[in-house]
Amino acid sequence: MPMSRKDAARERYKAKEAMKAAWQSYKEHAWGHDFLKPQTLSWNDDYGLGVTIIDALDTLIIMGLHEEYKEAKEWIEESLQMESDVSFFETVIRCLGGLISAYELTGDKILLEKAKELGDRLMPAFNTTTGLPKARVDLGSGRTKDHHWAPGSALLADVGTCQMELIALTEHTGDFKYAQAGIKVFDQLRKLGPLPPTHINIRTLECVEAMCTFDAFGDSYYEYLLKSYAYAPKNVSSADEFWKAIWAAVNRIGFTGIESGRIYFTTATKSGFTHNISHLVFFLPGLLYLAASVDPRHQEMYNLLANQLLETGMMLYDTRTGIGGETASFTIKEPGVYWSDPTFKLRPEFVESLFYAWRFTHDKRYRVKAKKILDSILKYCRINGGFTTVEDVTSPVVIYGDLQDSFFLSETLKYLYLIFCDDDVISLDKYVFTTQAHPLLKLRQ
Ligand code: DMJ
Repeated sequence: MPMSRKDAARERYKAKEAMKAAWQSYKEHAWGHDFLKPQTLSWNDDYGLGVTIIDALDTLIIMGLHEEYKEAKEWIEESLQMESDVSFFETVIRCLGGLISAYELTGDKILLEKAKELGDRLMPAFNTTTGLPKARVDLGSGRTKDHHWAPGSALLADVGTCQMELIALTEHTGDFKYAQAGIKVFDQLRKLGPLPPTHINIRTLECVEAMCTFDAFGDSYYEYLLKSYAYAPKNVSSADEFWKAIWAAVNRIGFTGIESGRIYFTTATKSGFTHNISHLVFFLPGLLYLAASVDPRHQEMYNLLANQLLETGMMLYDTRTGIGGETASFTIKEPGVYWSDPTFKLRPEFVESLFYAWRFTHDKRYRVKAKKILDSILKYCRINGGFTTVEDVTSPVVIYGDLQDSFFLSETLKYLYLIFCDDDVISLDKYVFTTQAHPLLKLRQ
């Protein structure tokens, strides 16, 4: 039986109420800071940009939370300072993307002004011999540096996940320098073949560490290879490039667990393959459903892979709490999965894939699973001070962590809401979601 309209409306309401509660708690205990720490009723200021406010903007708009949006906009107009030392990648995906998307949805000029200011302050990152952006930028002085834990290296996901936001900024300001910088990065990465290494020498483009993965350090580069094409089909990346990457990965790192029959991608390193998959990689089935619609030539293969990878995710989310952990290790000798890190960090990737699976197949199983996850989050992650991480998804005893990350508001709750909406609410015919779930209107073909 398909889910009735009334049932879908009830789930939407639950997701919206969760958003209101997460926002209210942040407002009460961490207003103007980056993230709420809901156990200790304190905050975390990794970026010094009030990240939760900016990252949550378009979710507030989409859910019709007008008062909350108004107070967020006022804070941005009056109190947002851009002086701190930040991660280029995180600032682009959470803040630049958040501001531009909210501007597109509302037409509020102040958001575009702030996006332009932020974009300008991030641009010094591109002053490198290869044009690959530096990992960190001091927004006040323009000084740049590497991650202290990866000196001299550009990380594939860090540098390959800014193209949509920069092209959007060019589109709205008419200044080509932003798009040009993003496109140059892809031009450089193209020289490294279909599966570039995750650690690249930022001066010479040589491989620093021969790691190949859809998991951390690689993930959203592949996402933007496809989405940049879906968003702005000219000059950035191509459907063929994405297909070549997927096909090479199927051959080089694809794996079927012999006993479990489950399909997943391994991570290839110099010393062999690791059979760990982290929550981050659950974005891939959703991306492959999108690929099937963007490039019908390979539809059958993309859909097949997407279905099977999603089934692996379904199995991993079949825990005592109904939510998945941070890192699973597939054991080769014995069937089954071992959670090497059983924490649930409120991450979005699995519900993101369920959202795409629902929109493209309308198989009711995906809504049923999303409802179960929403219920689990409400049951296990809700505390007095907001929503928080859970230390062990396999344990009947709930031990709470202490972080309400902004991606919970910008991504997890948004996808959990949209999966219960009609398809014309942020239609995939018109919008492409950035890696941080900020919808951007597709550019004219
Ligand atoms: C998000 O910030 C983005 O989706 C990013 O690309 C990787 N994953 C985190 C949330 O888990």
